[in-house]
Amino acid sequence: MNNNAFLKNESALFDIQELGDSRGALAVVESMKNIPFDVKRVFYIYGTAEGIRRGFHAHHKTRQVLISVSGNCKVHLDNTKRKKEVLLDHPTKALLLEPNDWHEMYDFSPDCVLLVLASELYQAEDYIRDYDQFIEVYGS
Ligand code: T46
Repeated sequence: MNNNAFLKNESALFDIQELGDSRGALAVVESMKNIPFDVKRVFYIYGTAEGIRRGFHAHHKTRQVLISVSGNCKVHLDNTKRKKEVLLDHPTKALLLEPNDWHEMYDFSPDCVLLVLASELYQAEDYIRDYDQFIEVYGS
């Protein structure tokens, strides 16, 4: 793995290499190669209704990589020290989220399929869904 963005322990946009030829494009994600963790879980968000905002949480442990493999959406990020908005609009554009990134996804295009690779199996207890608790855990 050779991506300085992964070493900072904070959210990072990075590119997935496109392996295209005359038949079309192909992109590969591999644990501990271009994804900086062992992928234990994969899920995807699709068919999101217009105007819907999802997420509204951070995690205790889970790291994630988000890729919009079809269509586009935006992600609002807040790690208590800085806030930013990220546009995911191509299958080769990936967003690494660290556990302390409060995130909200919005402005989904009707064809958006948001692929999420996660470092942990699903555990409801890993979620911080209350913003005040998020500030208590990760602030200062
Ligand atoms: C995240 C963003 C990007 C499960 O049972 N197993 C799972 O692995 C997941 C991801 C969800 N669920 C259940 C829990 C809820 O009853 O599916 C329902 C919807 O999940 P949630 O409301 O958490 O969905 P989002 O879109 O707000 O957040 C999801 C992920 O949960 C979260 O980890 O970071 O996508």
